[in-house]
Amino acid sequence: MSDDTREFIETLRSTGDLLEIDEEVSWDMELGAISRLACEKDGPALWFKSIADYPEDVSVFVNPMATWRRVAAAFGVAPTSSVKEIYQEYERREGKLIPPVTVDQGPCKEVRWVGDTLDLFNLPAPMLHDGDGGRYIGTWDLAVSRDPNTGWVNWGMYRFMVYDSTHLTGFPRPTSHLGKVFQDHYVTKGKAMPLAIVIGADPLSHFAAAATYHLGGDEAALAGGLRGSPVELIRCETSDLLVPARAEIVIEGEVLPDRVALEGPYGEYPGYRTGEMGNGILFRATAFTHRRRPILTVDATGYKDDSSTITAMSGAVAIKRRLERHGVPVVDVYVPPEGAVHLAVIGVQFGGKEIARKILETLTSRRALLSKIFMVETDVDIFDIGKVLHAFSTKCHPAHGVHAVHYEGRANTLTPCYSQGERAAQKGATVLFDCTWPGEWSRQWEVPVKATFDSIFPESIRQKVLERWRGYGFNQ
Ligand SMILES: Cc1cc2nc3c(=O)[nH]c(=O)nc-3n(C[C@H](O)[C@H](O)[C@H](O)COP(=O)(O)O)c2cc1C
Ligand SMILES: [Mn+2]
Repeated sequence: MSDDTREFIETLRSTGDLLEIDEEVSWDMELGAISRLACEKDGPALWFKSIADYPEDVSVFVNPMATWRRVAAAFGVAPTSSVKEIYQEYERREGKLIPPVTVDQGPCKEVRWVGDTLDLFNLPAPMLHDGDGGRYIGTWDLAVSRDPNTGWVNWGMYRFMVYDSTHLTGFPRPTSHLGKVFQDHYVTKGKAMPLAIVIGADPLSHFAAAATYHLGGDEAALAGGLRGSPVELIRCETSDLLVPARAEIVIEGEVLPDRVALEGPYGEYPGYRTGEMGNGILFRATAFTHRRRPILTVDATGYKDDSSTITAMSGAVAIKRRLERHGVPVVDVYVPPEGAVHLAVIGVQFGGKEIARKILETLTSRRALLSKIFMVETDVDIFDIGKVLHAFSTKCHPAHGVHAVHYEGRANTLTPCYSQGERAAQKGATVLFDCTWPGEWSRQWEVPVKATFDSIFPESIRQKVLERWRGYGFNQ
């Protein structure tokens, strides 16, 4: 398991999942366009060694975990592991928490800039997409904040845009843990909130920051559990927040309670630029520390970015747990990368109207990030989107098999199909397609027999064919 970004880069080099680019590239859209195309082609992670206008001792590492091979590498399992195996590995580890340990020395302190000397333009933050509100320095990051009443520390991955040489603006959703803690415990009291933005920690710490995790949950302990060893933390220079000691870059500062500043728009994870420049939170940097030869980590946000694997997988497992708690006969949940965290495939022991309603109610009672659900039976491999599409096309009744709920005040404001009015009111809907046979149909007389090799032949014939397969002349 990698202890930092550099070890992870080495791992990816050894598995053939890294491309090092020595050619000079511009931070102004060229780097973003290369990285975007690499995602869309399921290409390797990219390490840009030479950025125009910047010295050769700063580099940029892009799309750390945007393919399943790289997720597997981060988890320390074979890169050829199937998606299902990777999900199972995550499920096995996510319940075992290992709290972090504190150290008093760490490479993230090798170079320090405090107060007037600091200039955030010293880092080659890219202009990732055309039309972005500015250059984004925080994409593959980990923001550390604390609830002043309980001492609960939250880690989250939230985007941050460079506003000027000492200020950043950001867009933590009001429902995110950072957004909530800031609103409830700092804005109301008129106090500035200490915040540390960590860039380039070990990959599973970033995974934990981006994971769907409960309010009050300790993502640092989650990261330790996923890694199988504690994360080493070190104190900030200008606050008592703790940050991963082996991180590439740490930007320390505070979010001002009485100011807003323009932020966005941005080419978002659903794969669209939606909305206009709006009011974001304003962060004032008080210190900036980094390793020698710092590596800025970046997510080239958009179709099939890092969220399509990591946010999707942690979201799927969280959905499975919630459905289990609510008595749904759920077997497995898959949130496919192509669905941009808007679509879930839910495998159930049995479906029907009642189960459909229960799933919709459970998954939309709080915030509703997903809006499309395929409910399938155990005869379908939910990790095989082709098979899911076959079940949807053939088993979902176009009138009785479609169930929807409507809601207001908790829809996903980034869902591209919603109008500006719906977004403002957080108004939306979730639709479930029941791709299971009706429970009242006789399994013997009414349920059609699937005309596939596994289903429509007697065991004796299947066995004979399989035994003689190569003999017929097939080579696999
Ligand atoms: C690359 C990337 C960027 C993200 N940017 C944001 C963001 O700007 N605002 C936000 O609310 N969530 C963002 N998310 C999603 C959050 O990381 C995710 O919801 C996480 O669970 C938040 O942590 P929390 O539950 O502690 O608030 C992003 C995720 C990824 C993978
Ligand atoms: Mn959290």
